[in-house]
Amino acid sequence: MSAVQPKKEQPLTPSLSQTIPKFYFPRGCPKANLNIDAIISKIEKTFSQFPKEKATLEDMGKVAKACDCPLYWKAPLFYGAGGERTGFISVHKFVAMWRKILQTCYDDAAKFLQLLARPGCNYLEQEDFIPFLQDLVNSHPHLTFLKEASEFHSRYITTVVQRIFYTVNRSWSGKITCAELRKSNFLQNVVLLEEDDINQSVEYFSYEHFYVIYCKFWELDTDHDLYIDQKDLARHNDHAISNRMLERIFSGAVTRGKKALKEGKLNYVDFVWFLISEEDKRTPTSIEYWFRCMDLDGDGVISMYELEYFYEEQCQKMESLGIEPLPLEDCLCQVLDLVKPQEEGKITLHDLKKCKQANLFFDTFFNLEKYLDHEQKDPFSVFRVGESDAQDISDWERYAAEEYDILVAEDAASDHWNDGCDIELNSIANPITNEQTFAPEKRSFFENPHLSEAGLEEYEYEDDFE
Ligand SMILES: [Ca+2]
Ligand SMILES: [Ca+2]
Repeated sequence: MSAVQPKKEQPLTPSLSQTIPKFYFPRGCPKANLNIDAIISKIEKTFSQFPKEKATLEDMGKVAKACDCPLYWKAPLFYGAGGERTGFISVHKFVAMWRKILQTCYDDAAKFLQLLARPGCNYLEQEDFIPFLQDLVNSHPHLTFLKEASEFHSRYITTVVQRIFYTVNRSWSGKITCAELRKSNFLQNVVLLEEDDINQSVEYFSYEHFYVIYCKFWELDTDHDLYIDQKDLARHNDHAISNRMLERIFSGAVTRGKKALKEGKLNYVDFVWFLISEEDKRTPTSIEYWFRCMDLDGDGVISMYELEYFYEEQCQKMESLGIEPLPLEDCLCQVLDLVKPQEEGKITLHDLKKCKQANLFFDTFFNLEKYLDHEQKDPFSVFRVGESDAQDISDWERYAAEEYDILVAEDAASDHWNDGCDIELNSIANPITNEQTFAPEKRSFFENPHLSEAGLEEYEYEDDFE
């Protein structure tokens, strides 16, 4: 026995350990020659412009610049230094905070996370983004038209938070880690907020996209209690989604609002995830969303039995429309040819992500309208679209742009000023031409009793994030 025992590990000699470069930097890779004192003196100089060397939130744009940070880091910098307690930060407090961050966080992802996270946390939860986004709503030039519509602030913020988690939180844990933040393009999008039209941020901040999502929800939520049941959701896109799939969604396979779901309802947050997944079935999160729904027994693969279960309803629907459906065997042949699963008869998440045409696969099994659309197209053109990774715009972007145009056109065509929501919703669609629509007599939507009961003037984030 003793003969095969490995040699006792020899401690590395100091000279050897020094020659092995450190390669794992959870807080970013330290930069050589970072002159912290020079940065601090630049910050002190900036603070010296403020009365008593104290900065309010309004002053923080200048401080962010002195820190070499993007402009919209101003609120995270303010709150990160404890500004919410007193309404201002002293130069000493700020410098102490920033010096510590420079000494311990070496890249933007680490710094941003440190500023936003609760003390002692190394991840970001949904609520952590609220002060940052509230400041964006309050101060971004493209959102100033929202100023008077404070009821909309929380809806916009809720939507953006969901979109951040949808794209960045790849683990679905509800906790964004530094690695997830670093891997995502979120912080680049924050940089671009400074110069670009906010609607260019098609993954996170677009106001137009929020507007489309919210209007779509409002249409389904006929009693405007901010919950929708299965019958409400069935009306989405004129009953395009199959009942069996709706049942899966309402069974809680993918939803996050546990409380609402008990009463058989989805809340607005659930709807944001649903709509983005439904209108773009090619993103990793969307593929995971629908995969969970189709994996009825939760064993991590979609079996032929599960495909048959969903296809059965599609066949019945087609027959009732006078369309002859493809027999199950032929349909399975087709999709297996499309997905090319590694293991015969079992479709994994990996197979679907690899095949690049998960949208065709999913629509075949639960969205008849889109399935028939795909079928009508020249199969070669479908193939080409699916093959090309270098698409200019995503399916979601195309959908949102089209729907936005329709909503704005409806607004232009509509002269029923007492039509409640439609008018007010639509009037904020086009802030530049509709600046006058916030006149008090036209604010019926905001005074909707249901909304007041829901306490929207106090942001009901808890409801959204339950
Ligand atoms: Ca409702
Ligand atoms: Ca399964």
